[in-house]
Amino acid sequence: MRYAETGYNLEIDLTTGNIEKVETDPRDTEALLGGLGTNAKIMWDRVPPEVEPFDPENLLIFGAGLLCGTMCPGANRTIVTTVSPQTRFMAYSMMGGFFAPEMKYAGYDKIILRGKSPKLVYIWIKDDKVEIRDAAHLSGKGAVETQDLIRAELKEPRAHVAAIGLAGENRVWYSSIEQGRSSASRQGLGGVMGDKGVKAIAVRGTKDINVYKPAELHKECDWMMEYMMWRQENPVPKMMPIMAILGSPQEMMECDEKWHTENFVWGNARTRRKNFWTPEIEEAWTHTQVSVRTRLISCYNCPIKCGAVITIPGQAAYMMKCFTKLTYALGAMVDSLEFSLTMAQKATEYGLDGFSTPQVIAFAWELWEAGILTDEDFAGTEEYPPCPMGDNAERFEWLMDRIVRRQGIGDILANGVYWAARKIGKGAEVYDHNTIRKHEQTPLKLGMVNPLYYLMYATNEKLNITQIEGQWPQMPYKDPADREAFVKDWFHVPAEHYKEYFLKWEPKGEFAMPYYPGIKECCEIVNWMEMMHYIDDATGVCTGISAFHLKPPYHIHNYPNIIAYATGLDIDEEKLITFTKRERQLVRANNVRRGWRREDDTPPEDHWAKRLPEYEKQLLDAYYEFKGWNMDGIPTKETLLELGLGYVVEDFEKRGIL
Ligand code: 4KX
Ligand code: MTE
Ligand code: MTE
Ligand code: SF4
Repeated sequence: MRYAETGYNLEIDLTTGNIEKVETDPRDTEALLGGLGTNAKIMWDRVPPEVEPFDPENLLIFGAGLLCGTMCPGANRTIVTTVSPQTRFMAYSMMGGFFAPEMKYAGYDKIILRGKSPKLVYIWIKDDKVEIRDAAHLSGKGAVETQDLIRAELKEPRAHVAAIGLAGENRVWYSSIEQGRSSASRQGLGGVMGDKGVKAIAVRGTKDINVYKPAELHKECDWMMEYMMWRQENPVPKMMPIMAILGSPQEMMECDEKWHTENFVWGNARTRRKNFWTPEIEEAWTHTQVSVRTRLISCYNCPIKCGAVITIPGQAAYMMKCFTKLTYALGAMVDSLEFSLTMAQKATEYGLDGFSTPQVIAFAWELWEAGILTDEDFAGTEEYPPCPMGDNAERFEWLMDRIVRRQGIGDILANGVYWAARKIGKGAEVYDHNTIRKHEQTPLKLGMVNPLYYLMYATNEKLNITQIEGQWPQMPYKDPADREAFVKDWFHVPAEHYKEYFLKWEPKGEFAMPYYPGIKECCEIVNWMEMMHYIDDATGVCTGISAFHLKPPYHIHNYPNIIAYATGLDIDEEKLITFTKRERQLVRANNVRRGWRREDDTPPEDHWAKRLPEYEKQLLDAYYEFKGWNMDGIPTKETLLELGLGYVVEDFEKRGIL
């Protein structure tokens, strides 16, 4: 019997309409756990680097994490993997909500889409019954609207539906997949789904998932639930609000946005507004948030409630979570939370990524101010009206409409800042200053290079900073007594010496950034943060109660037992670390094979005003060595063989990469 997983994938060929339930090889789980790990293996085996994002051979994989559907709290992530149209690398994006557990209750660990449907369809999965159904009537419908329409049409109010909006149908390169209380947002997965002709996947499952040692697992979960409740009542002292309690950054519960609005940058990632958060703004924004926040909501089997239903008069309700609350205000330079949430509603229905979209639009306005784009680019046609140029909010909305419809200048901008800049030319490339690997970053521009963040930005395969940072505080405490208090219940550290690193860390002086923590310490700390994220992305546990947090219920010391009790795998801490290394190297290998090299491991030049090129080189060299990579960022033969990745070596040698 297979424990925690179903042991089956659902393979759907959209070109032929063939549907197959395929038994999976348990050795893959033994090598790579599940979720991202086994997604990466399928990409490796079946999507060679010659495959382009919109080729029929590109796969779109919805992989449930290994622990999803078990009693483990917060284990609910679907890891969506494909070749990204924007970066041309292997993208993986997450959605929480209820989809992954439901998929497992229907009997599948993954849904794998290949080929292309000649007409728009949706997929309906009810346990063993799987249908490809016509979706012509859903064409152009909103991503949230579609979910409701499908549930009503199927008369299945409990089905969970992942859908794209108009942006995905029109293959916008930063379009998302939306699903109930969550979103797989970044790197254009919605566009790949649209290219495959799939408007939505609806799933309803009524089967059980077996776990290996239920009583023991229950005990671990009870402890975690109790700990979570305690932590919510006992925030980590003197931390910014989003980090003090558990949850994906708690911006729905929390109204205080001083930290984000004053430290993050506005417009096309240009302007830091250090005195933005005045009492007047605080009052107005709090009033807006409280009045449109209908209720706080959680994902499957999680008590944390870090999402909210947002209902703005005159608009359909939608789900909001985390920093997308602010991105539209920041991008448009409009000092109104209501504007931000109104735009986010529209963008969610269109199925657009809330991080990239505002930056692409802000970039376009900067080009216009610089005379690179002209009034002609914003003139109307028979199809659409001219842009209302005088008002930031109105012109922002106008451009979003053009992008999702790929009309006029919107068609160029629909590919993101990097590609648009190169298409527009005339010096537009200079305004592309906040992308890494052709992908828009969170809008931050800071003073002195931060060695930990330097390494994270440089080498992070997920491309989202929030999806690699976490376990280590962003800033040191000034008062040594606070540091002492902090480490007292920091049982999460992989080893005691991490506490020593933290106790010594000062805001200023010899033991301050950029030279402290030192190179060796930085490698260890970044590796720890990354390792925890890779475990979560394999198990499907939400980082909001794990890797993103300073003191979460899941940590490196209890994870092995949790996984063992759920799956029956023979696993201890050392073996778990080896799993993670293997998963990490395989993700890297997929991308190396697609051309990712050292020059891609480069944060935006102006991310920090003060850079230390020689020191940064030393940091990157040391981190590569730490990871078992050569100085070009390629995993070495020894590293790969040690982890049982001989098939990668063989391929690399054949291609002349090694
Ligand atoms: N020597 O760098 P600063 C995330 C100066 S994303 C000499 O501007 P600060 C989420 C600077 O030059 C991750 N001078 O930053 C969560 C500057 O001077 P200026 C975010 C040095 O304000 C939810 C001034 O000091 N975090 O979490 O201190 C959703 C101010 O410095 C210096 C990070 O990216 C030195 N060694 O703090 C989305 C990095 N060092 O005003 C995303 C880690 C600095 O004249 N975190 N200076 O230009 C941090 O750095 C802090 O938390 C942050 C910035 C962000 C508040
Ligand atoms: N959980 C895992 N395993 N991996 C992730 O990258 N991202 C976190 C959180 N949980 C993340 C994760 C962040 S930063 C956010 S904002 C939310 O998921 C997004 O939730 P959603 O995907 O349900 O919309
Ligand atoms: N875009 C949409 N449409 N909806 C969202 O909730 N969340 C943002 C961003 N873009 C979000 C969004 C946040 S807070 C994060 S951390 C990332 O997407 C999550 O990226 P992923 O879904 O690709 O893992
Ligand atoms: Fe969902 Fe928040 Fe719980 Fe994560 S912490 S599972 S995002 S409710």
